[in-house]
Amino acid sequence: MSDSQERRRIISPDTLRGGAEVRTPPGQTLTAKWPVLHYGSVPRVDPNEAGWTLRVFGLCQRPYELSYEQIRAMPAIEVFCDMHCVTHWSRLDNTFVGVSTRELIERAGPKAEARFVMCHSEAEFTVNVPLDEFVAEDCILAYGWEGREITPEHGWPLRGLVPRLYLWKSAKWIRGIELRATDTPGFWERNGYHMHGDPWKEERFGW
Ligand SMILES: Nc1nc2c(c(=O)[nH]1)N[C@H]1C(S)=C(S)[C@@H](COP(=O)(O)O)O[C@H]1N2
Ligand SMILES: [Mo]
Repeated sequence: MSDSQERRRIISPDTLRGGAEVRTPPGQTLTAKWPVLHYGSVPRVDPNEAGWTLRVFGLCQRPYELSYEQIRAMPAIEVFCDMHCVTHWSRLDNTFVGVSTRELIERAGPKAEARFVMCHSEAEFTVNVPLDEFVAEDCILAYGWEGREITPEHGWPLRGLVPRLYLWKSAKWIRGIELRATDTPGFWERNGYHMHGDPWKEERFGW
C-alpha cells in the first residue's frame, strides 16, 4: 500500500452520531468479528492477469477501463466507518483504504440523465445504488482494511464500500460500474431486499 502520510482520511458522518449505542442502528447487534456473507463461492481472482479490468460504462461521455495497477496507482483514501449488515450485525470503527468512487465516476463524464449505478461483480453479482449516494465522500472501492489487504472472502482484490447503506450494497469482487437513468434491482434486490437499504430507516426488505 502507498505511503500512509499522503492519504486523505475521510470520517463517515454516521460514526459521529455519538457513543456506540447511538451509533448502532435499530435492530442491530454489535460484533467485534467481521462475518463473511455472500451468495456462492469465493471467486479466485488474479487482478494482474491480462483479462482483469475495472470498467466504468453506461450513460457517460467517456467509458473506460482500468487495470489493477492503474487503480493501485490512484491516490489512496482512508475511510473510517461503521458496517451494518441486514442480518442484524454491525461492526464499528473500521478503517478501509481504496480509491474514490467520485473520482472514478467523474472521469467517465456522467450524462445528465444518469441517476443510478449498477455495480457488477464476478459471477454476475449486481447491486443498485443511487448515483448521488455512490459518489458520497465516504464511498470508495476498497482493497485495504485495518492496515492489511482485504482478504479474498471479503472481496479482494477490490470491493465497493457504501458505508451509509446496509453492507449488501457494498459489492465484493467488483469489476464494473454502470451508469443508468433508471433504478433496476440487483441480485439481492431481486430476491426481496430493499431497493435503497438505509439502516437508520430499517430498509431491509421489500420495495
Ligand atoms: N459479489 C458479491 N458481493 C456481495 C455479496 C454477494 O453475494 N456477492 N453479498 C453482499 C452481502 S449480502 C453482504 S452482507 C456483504 C458482506 O460482506 P462481508 O462478507 O465482507 O462481510 O457483501 C455484499 N457484497
Ligand atoms: Mo447480507
